[in-house]
Amino acid sequence: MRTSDSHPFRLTGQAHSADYFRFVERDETDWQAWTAVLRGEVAGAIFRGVLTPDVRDRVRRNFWSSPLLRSRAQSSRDADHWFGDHLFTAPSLDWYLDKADRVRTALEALCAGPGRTPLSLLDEYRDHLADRGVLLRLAEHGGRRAAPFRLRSRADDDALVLSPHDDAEAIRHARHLDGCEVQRVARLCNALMCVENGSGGELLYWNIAPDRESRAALGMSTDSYGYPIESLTGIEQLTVPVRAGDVYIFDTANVHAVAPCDGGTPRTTVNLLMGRLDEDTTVYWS
Ligand SMILES: O=C(O)CCC(=O)C(=O)O
Repeated sequence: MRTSDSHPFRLTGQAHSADYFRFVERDETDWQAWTAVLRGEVAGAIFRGVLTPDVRDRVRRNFWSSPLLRSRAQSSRDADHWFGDHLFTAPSLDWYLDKADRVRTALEALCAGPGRTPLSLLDEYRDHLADRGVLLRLAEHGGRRAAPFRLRSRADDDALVLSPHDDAEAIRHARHLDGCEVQRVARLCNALMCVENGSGGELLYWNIAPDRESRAALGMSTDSYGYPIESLTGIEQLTVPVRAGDVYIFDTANVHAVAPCDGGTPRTTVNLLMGRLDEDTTVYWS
């Protein structure tokens, strides 16, 4: 790695125009803006306060009281507490699909009920796309379906909740996902719904999709988790506040991280990935 104290190594790669590199912000859902992110027309979109306090409380209570809640003392890419699995960090595709079959019903129940819920918002977007002749469905492999989302929670900490990373290249080249349709989506996006958060926990988003050379120089051949913060010095960066109730989506090809949560309240989100397979089909998975 080319680095010294006075000249730290800087990531290089694709930077985007001001027209693209921004978040659309709305006080309501705007499914056209959501689609614009999936089409690569704008980097992100955030809809404020979509999950109402009663829905958030219910999902939060279901999450914290679930017998399927898992936790880990030492967490890295994942979480302190979580429910549901991450396809990218799963040991194998079969392992993930087995788990998805086992927890899908419980995951859906945790996020269902009256009001606009994580589950019903996906149905709203499904209807929005269906009116335009596009199918929104769970990603599949060998006739088996992915899980729709997972929940993840991080508690108070001085450290970044998530270190700088990008996901699109990593997923496209993950060996355990060879042949899976998620590797063929055009623009891989992270979609999140925030169930609870104190102060802090902002999404940090840099205007760079790193090239292979600078990824490799930092030893990131497959997973890119943990770009040193100094490697992003001087690169344009957005800080997007994330509050309880917000629903947002962004292009995962650009480096992003999550700032420390400093409010004493955990930062709990519903997380999924979404992308357009072609003009007629959009898929999502956890
Ligand atoms: O929690 C967030 O706001 C971002 C999540 C993220 O970066 C990821 O899951 O890769």
